[in-house]
Amino acid sequence: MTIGIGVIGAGVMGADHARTVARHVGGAELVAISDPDESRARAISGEIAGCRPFTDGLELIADPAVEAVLIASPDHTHVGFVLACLGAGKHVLCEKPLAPTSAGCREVLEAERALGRRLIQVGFMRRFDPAYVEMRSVLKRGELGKALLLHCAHRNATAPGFFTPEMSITNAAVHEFDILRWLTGSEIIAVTALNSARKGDGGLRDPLVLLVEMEDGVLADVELFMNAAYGYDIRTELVCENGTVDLGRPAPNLHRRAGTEARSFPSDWRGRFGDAYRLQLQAWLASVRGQEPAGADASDGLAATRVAEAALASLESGRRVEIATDRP
Ligand code: ISE
Repeated sequence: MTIGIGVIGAGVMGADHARTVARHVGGAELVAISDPDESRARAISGEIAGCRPFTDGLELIADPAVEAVLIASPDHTHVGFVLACLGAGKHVLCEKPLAPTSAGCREVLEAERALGRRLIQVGFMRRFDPAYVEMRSVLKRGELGKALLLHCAHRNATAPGFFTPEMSITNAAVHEFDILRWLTGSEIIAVTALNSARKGDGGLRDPLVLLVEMEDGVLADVELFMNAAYGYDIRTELVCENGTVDLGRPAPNLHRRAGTEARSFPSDWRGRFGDAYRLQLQAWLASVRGQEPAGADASDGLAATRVAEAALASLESGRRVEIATDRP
């Protein structure tokens, strides 16, 4: 059974997801793409036979050929589109963050609960990255003992042009919050944000360091550097009682030239997490077909955004901010 997929948003991620659905995922057909900028929607639909362009995401959701929806539009539009998918009874894979505010996340979580069916998956694709999957299974097997610390770095070559000062937390750091929760199985109970001296374009405080405390006593330091210049670089070292695990990278070749040896970095997340995005889509389609859902759900989306709000509050006050651990 082939599932008709509609993608909302034809920017960097929407275009990438649309091509992955059309070319690299079995059992799915890209039937529609929408973007308020018609030329962007047409550019993708022109590449893919059978895909129709829309300018209105709500019309795409209502279209009978669209059986499941992937949302990759700007963060502040997610809530409205997710609610419309729930209203139409359609499965939805929403890019992270589920919403930039916890109020928005709560609204969709409550709407899904009222419906009594799980229809929402949140695009925390790192959960499908083979290197993170291996790190988690080593921890679960217990051979390294208990987790004690995590050292994380999240570096973009350049901040995406649409980034506001808050987005290094609400859009980028949410990946770290989700992966810390997913790796350790523990909730985040407090966060302290430290500013570096530098202020980037548009008031972006960059780089930042977050100190994250988890319910089981694990501590994590997270560097967020949105204009790291040299490339896209995601690092995680898990420190346990009997050893450590350092996150690998998809093996780029080693080049030797003019007396040097070098490996390259991808310019952004599409290169680093290409496999994770594809595996995430495959798992999502399996859940649309009725299999047990494998990815992050709406409550995970809410949990990450709650920590983001606490980190923003800490950045403002310069103080440690606690997060209640009650699962909503
Ligand atoms: C971007 O939106 C992403 O989703 C990437 O995974 C993340 O690493 C990057 O920092 C974000 O800007």
